[in-house]
Amino acid sequence: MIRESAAAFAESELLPRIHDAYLEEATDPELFKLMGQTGLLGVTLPEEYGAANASYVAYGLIAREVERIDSGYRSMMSVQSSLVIYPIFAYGSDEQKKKYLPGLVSGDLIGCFGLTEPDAGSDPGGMKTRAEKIAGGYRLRGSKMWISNSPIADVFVVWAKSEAHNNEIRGFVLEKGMKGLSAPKIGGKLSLRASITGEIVMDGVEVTEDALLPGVSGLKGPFGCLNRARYGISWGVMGAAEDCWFRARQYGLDRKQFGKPLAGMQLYQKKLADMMTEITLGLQGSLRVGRLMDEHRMAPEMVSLVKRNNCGKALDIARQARDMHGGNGIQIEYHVMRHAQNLETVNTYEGTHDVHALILGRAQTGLQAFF
Ligand code: TGC
Ligand code: FAD
Repeated sequence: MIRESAAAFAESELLPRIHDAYLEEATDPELFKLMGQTGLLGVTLPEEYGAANASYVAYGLIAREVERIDSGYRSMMSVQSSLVIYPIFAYGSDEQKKKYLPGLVSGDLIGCFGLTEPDAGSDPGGMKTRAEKIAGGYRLRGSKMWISNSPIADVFVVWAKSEAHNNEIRGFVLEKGMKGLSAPKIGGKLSLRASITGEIVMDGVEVTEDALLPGVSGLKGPFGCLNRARYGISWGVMGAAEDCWFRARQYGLDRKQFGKPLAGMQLYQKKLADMMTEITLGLQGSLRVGRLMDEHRMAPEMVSLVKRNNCGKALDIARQARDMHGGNGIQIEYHVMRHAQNLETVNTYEGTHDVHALILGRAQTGLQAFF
């Protein structure tokens, strides 16, 4: 039922908007409210916050249906659910939960997650953002880069090294309009154009003690959120890949060359067979990890495995589908090139393809090869 309602929402609300949103690089903030009304935000949270109290498998199914339309729309949803709602729920005080969670779950508030910096991407431990202790609170200085939703966000979950906590990384919840806080848009993206991306500039933002997320310290704070978002991505990219597969199949049935449908050619069928195989195996892998997550038996390396594999396979499938559409494949009407362009980003964010290889290599050998 959850999958069907997400699919119906995606078909009726997202599909009709995507062409213009992508071409115009425009993000409609109203979409958060529509997603909230449909129950797609923070779906794993308890009912007291207005959420569905659903499973991580359900969360994955939603990501798959939303990303079947566009990775940018799934990005908007998964940042809100896994990177903003989750840390406030898991690490926040009772007051923070009461203040932010109902609005974030309903989509009346838009959230963003600031970890990456201009000089700290794959290595977030190298962040320069600092929280200095002042009377009654903290003063934050630094800048975050490549932050989904930030130019339209009301709530900013940011990670900074806190002087008062032995320079440990701590989470802070900032609000739009705070003095010294700005979030300029990053323009000119050739990928993920329907999802707005920006910076977060903190020029001496002063917050009171109650902006600190009290429940976690160190990199395991942001990584705890990333485990969930990366898992959702592993489902989402399979939705984008399925859309490419179905479109390539239909195109091959409709288009005739050399006197017969392209889908009747052996090479064309081999490509469809490879797509079907990788998507089927990818979805089974994500389903298994989701069930283990629901049983509290997930290890982070499992998430690296499915995030890395499914992103790489989806990107290959989208590129193949683009090729199978011939010249038409570069047109927005045929969808496949938009998916391929988006998947370039998805293969990079939340840990690049190679960073996840190094996580898996470390797990097998006990030797880290990051530096
Ligand atoms: P390392 O020494 O490995 O770990 C430091 C501490 O963190 C703990 N930890 C984890 N905890 C929970 N889950 C995980 N997956 C964890 N991974 C590590 C670890 O146990 C340790 O804890 P403690 O208590 O011992 O201190 O850290 P490192 O600095 O060596 O990191 C290595 C590396 C490369 C694996 C890591 O930095 C990494 O994953 N880099 C990729 C960065 C990344 O994914 N950034 C994502 C930014 S957010 C984003 O892209 C959102 S896009 C959203 C969208 O639009 O959809
Ligand atoms: P780098 O870390 O500089 O990597 C460049 C290349 O070097 C990659 O190929 C990488 O695999 C390779 N590399 C890096 N380290 C190693 C190593 N040790 N060994 C071998 N190869 C290595 N971040 C957020 O915090 N919040 C967001 O909401 C968010 N949204 C994003 C939205 C978009 C559209 C994009 C593009 C990015 C977003 N990000 C966000 C940032 C994203 O997580 C980073 O781009 C990503 O983690 C990679 O960091 P980087 O871009 O600095 O690349």
